[in-house]
Amino acid sequence: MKAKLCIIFAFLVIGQMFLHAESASTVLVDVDHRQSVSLNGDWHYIVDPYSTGLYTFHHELRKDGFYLNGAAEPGSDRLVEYDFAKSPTLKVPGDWNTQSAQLFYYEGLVWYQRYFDFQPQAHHRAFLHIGAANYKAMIWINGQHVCDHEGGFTAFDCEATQQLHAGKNFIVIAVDATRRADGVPTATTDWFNYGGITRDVALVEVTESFIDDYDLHLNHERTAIVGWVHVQDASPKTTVTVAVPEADLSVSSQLDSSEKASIRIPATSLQLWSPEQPKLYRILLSAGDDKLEDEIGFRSIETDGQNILLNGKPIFLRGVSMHAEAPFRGGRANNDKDVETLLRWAHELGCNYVRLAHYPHDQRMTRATDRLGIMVWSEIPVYWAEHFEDPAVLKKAQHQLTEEIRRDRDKASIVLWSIANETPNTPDRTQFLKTLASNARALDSSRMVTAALLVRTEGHDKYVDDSLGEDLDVIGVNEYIGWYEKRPEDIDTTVWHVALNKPMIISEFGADAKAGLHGAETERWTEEYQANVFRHQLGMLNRIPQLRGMSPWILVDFRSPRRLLPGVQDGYNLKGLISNQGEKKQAFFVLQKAYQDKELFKLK
Ligand code: GCB
Repeated sequence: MKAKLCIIFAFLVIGQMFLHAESASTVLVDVDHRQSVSLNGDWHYIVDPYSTGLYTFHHELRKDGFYLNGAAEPGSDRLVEYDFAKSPTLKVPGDWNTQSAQLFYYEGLVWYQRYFDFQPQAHHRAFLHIGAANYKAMIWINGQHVCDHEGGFTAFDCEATQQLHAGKNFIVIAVDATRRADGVPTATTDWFNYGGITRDVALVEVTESFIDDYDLHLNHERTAIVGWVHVQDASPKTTVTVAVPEADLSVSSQLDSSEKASIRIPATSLQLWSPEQPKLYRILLSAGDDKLEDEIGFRSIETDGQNILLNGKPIFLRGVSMHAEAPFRGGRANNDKDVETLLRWAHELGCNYVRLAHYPHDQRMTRATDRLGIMVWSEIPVYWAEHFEDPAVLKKAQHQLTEEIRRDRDKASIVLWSIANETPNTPDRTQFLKTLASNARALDSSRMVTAALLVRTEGHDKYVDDSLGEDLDVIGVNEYIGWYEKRPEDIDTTVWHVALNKPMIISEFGADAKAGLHGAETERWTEEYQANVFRHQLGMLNRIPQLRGMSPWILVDFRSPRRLLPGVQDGYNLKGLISNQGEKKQAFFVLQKAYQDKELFKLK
């Protein structure tokens, strides 16, 4: 009886582990400046479409799941029906879809496993850092559960101090890429569902008490660096120091009872961050035994009536939208070369701004935009028809928003947090997004909040009157006149009615073109058609007084299983200005010329 109870208890405990998708994970801010041991490389994998490694045949959680990393031993009575050592390998980071032809459309559970050597340092703690794993991840080290995570595009860190030992260790990660109606994003999107451990994995060592989070930014008056530093597990009244050696600035402050030290450093002669001069300062933080460095730019960003002010001056955001898809090889963009290629193209176009659609991109991207002076719209994947009435879905969106803002709020390039894309204008949706807008402001009061909205059309009139607009600082609008609706000539006679006295950004417009396909400008799919849509659109947009920016859809063609026209789309959304093989289409040059023309989009 006792044994039976123990087994039931064990099931319950293990069950709890899987049910709490957010268990025991945090985000170590500035993790890329921490000392770490990379776990990138070859991992063994087992494709498990029936979740055999997790459940028994009666769908009870197995207590001898694949996370135990078992193997059939010669002469043993024990039946073991898997063996990582005899299984093939995948590269981490990397989606599985582009690494194995058989897994191209696979969306279920995959087990990853590898060994690694580790020597724990005395008085240190170790966290497992995962840059992103799509969509759900369950993690064990040496057979012990460490954490679970839901959300395919945000970084997370799980403490593994207790589970690690000196010498040889093993780690098992189960990643499930099943699309879910109640997920964020929901099951239907217009991008490819790349599954797996798509970004870097590392073990990060920190001191027993350590700086886990901070927010350091210029105040709106541009007179001081303000914010706070949070130190986890610090002894009371620990002193935190923040220094900017180059500007000869430094301040010390004591932790309060919530382990936060508030920071205020009067600073009136900083060189401000801007696209023209993306100045970053080396920042030194210390608290007890912990020391950390970062590079941070200081600037102010705000709205004033219909204007967006960067460092107090009106600015127009000349942008383009981008997915995190790697040019040339396909798969998720997750290395320096991918980031360099995408941003070089954006720079060639003449952009001072990019919309990172439709989810947070790799941290390399926002580090690079900081260095290059490219302003950023950063977004969570609240996309199309989410289950807005479901509080569990709201929780997932809030969780991703928190992880996104936490990782990136010290990046000067990010000017906008976007909370959604093209959602239906319903009371449930509006309530859901109002909550997210206020969450974003509570997490970061220094930036503007936006969303890409749909507009109401009556004949040639476009009405921007979505009630969510009241809760946004900047109104984002997607429109596809000349592609999904009407003809390119109709763009010229479109009249815009914007209900609110706020800046508006056209967050998407565009048309598909197959690179190298030529014909009349009235012929869909040709480069000429796309270029013609851009010419008409740019003329119309230039006449909207409230327009303060744009990010046409999209820089590069990208995979989408919704795009099925044989011989033309073949699984790709072709609205790129550049093909995924790097061929620039005519529309690229039309937009480039417009961005070079000082008379266009002039701020009055
Ligand atoms: C949209 C979506 C974007 C799609 C695009 C398209 O409005 O926001 O994710 O890929 O249109 O090409 O239809």
